[in-house]
Amino acid sequence: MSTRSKAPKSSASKRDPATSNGATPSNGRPGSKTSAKVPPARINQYGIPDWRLEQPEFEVVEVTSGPEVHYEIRGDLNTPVPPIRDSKYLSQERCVELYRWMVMNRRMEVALENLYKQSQVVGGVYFGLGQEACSCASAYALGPDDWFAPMIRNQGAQLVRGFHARDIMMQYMAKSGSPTHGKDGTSHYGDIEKRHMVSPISMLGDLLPVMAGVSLGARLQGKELACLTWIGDGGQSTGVSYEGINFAAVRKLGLVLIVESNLWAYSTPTEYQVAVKDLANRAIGYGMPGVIIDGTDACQVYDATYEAVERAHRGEGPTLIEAKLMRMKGHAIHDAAAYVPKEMHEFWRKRDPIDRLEKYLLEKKWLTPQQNQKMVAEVEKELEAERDFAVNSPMPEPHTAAEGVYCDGCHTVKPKYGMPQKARRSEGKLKESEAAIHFK
Ligand SMILES: Cc1ncc(C[n+]2csc(CCOP(=O)(O)OP(=O)(O)O)c2C)c(N)n1
Ligand SMILES: [Mg+2]
Repeated sequence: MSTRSKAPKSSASKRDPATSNGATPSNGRPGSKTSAKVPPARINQYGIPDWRLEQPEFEVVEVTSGPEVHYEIRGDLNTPVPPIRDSKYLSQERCVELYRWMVMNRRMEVALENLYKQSQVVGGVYFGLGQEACSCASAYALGPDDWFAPMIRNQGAQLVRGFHARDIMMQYMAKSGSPTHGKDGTSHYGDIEKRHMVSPISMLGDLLPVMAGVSLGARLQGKELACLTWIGDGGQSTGVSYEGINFAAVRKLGLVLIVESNLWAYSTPTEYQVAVKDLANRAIGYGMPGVIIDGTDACQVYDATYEAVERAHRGEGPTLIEAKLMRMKGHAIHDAAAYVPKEMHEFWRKRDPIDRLEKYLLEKKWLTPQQNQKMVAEVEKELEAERDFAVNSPMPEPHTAAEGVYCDGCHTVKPKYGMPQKARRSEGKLKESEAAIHFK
């Protein structure tokens, strides 16, 4: 993509000016079920439903030869790619729209990589290659009022919920018009006003109690909301993850937790991170429902999140969704992932979430090849405009460095939905002296 071409009018540029604020989530929540008949879930040995249409049978083993340690794969890597499992809730139109978000997610990250290589980025860049279904389809299943808290790989979720590619690009470039006005080079920003996004927290696991708290706060103000966040197979081992999930389970809070079981935590394979095979089994210990899905199947991600969101809206508590997939790049741009056995990448490349959904839509004739080409061209054009905008934006003025670091009256802390009144629907009103008093 050229940086010099004049920005064409794109739907993104029509939506909103330069900054992060202003756009609302693009997705509404669908009402009715589709007529899709899905195969019954396989139940694993601990009673956890597994929706996947294939259960890959291989593992990573550590091999030591002299002073060298490397990883090898044991098992069958030649199994056929499974079909997409029809969605119970996605209409044709919405399935095509979801596919578009995934294409946008992928191509925006390609643009980011190019910007990095052109030294336009001030720090590192993080990618969710191979995880676009997990980021986009889950965010797409939220209702307009629900909350989400992305991790670094969930940039697609931000796009779905109303951020622009230029916000993400400018943030990496530390531009003055970026969400943090150049004060952070990665993804530490949120939007509690319109898009209901809590900022990512780098300390792995810390978002979980925060999102449980958002759900509790909303309940105290009379609303049962779904609060979606993601955690890696590595991150879910932290103590604070346990504390956050446990709290949500005990208080039946609307936490929707997607464990991105992407087989690696930096250079540690899952086999050397946890002794359980399915991370969803941990839901049993927390006392909450868990489900295993294929994280490269957008329809499974959507349906599992949709059902978890419904539970949250009914005030029935959290859900743990283990999405099995593969991190197809290194930890960040500086990491070539040389520790990953080659054939593992090859296996998962055949299960690329975008290729799979594209094939599904074409085979179902929900999208013609011409419509597909046109759509991809439109996404490219939109991204080119976003990128031009970001590249041509100014860096912050030096005197702004100390501004906005602490709140200097830029916003007031107040209940979002109303004065706190309820502990739980079934428990009736709290006494004035309990929750409400904090806001007086
Ligand atoms: C509490 C904590 N410990 C360690 C780190 C350093 N760190 C950042 S990402 C990462 C690996 C995370 O792996 P995983 O949770 O599986 O997520 P993935 O990168 O695979 O998406 C580590 C160890 C951190 N940010 N926070
Ligand atoms: Mg991981």
